[in-house]
Amino acid sequence: MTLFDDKELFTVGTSSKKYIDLPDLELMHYDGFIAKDAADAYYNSLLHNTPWREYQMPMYDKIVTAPRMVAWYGTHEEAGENALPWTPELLELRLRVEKETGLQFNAVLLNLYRNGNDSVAWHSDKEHRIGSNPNIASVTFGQTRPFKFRHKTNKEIAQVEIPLHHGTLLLMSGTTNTFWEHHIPKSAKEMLPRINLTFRQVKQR
Ligand SMILES: O=C(O)CCC(=O)C(=O)O
Ligand SMILES: [Mn+2]
Repeated sequence: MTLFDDKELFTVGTSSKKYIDLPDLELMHYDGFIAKDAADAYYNSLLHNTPWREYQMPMYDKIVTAPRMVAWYGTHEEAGENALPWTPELLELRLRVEKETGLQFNAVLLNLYRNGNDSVAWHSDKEHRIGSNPNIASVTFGQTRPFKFRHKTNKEIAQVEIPLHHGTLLLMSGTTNTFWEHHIPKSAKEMLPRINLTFRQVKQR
C-alpha cells in the first residue's frame, strides 16, 4: 500500500454551510468545516496512527472482505466489545462536531479508502443499535470523492451527488437513513487515500 503525505494535494471547501432538504432527506453540508492546516494534521495523524483493519461482511451467501479498511471507537458499554477507546484526537473532533451540530455522539466508525478501487456499496445506516432515524455526522479528510444518495422507493426523485472535500462535515438527520441509501463509487482515476469518520449515537441491546 503506497500512502502519500503531500499536504498540498487536497482541495478544501469554500467554508460554506448549506441545508439540503428534499423529500425524506435532511442534510447539513459544511464544506471547509475544518480549515486546511488542521485538516492536513488530522489526515496525516489518522492515516498513520489508526490501527486500520480489514472488515469481513456478508454479501449474498458469502463472506467477503470490504473494499476499504475500518476502525471502530467508543466505550465497551455503549459501542460493544470490539470498540477501541477514544483517543484525545478523536474526542477533540467529536467535540467540534457536537458543538457545530448541537447533538451528542458516543461512537465513531473510521473508513480508509486507499485508492480508487476502494468504495462503499449502496446502503443505509439503519441499525437497531442506532434507532430508526439516526443522526450521523460524517467528517472527511484527504481525497475528494463523490458521495451519492438515492431514494429507496421513489425512483422519480433524482439522485443527489455531493463531492466531499478535505475538512467537510455532512450531517444526515431526520428520515434520511430510513428512506435514502448512500454510497461512494469506485473510480478508474488515480485516487489518493481518503479518510471518513462517521460519528454515531449507538445503544447496546
Ligand atoms: O465514506 C463515507 O463518506 C461514508 C461511509 C459510510 O457510509 C459508512 O461508513 O456507513
Ligand atoms: Mn453509511
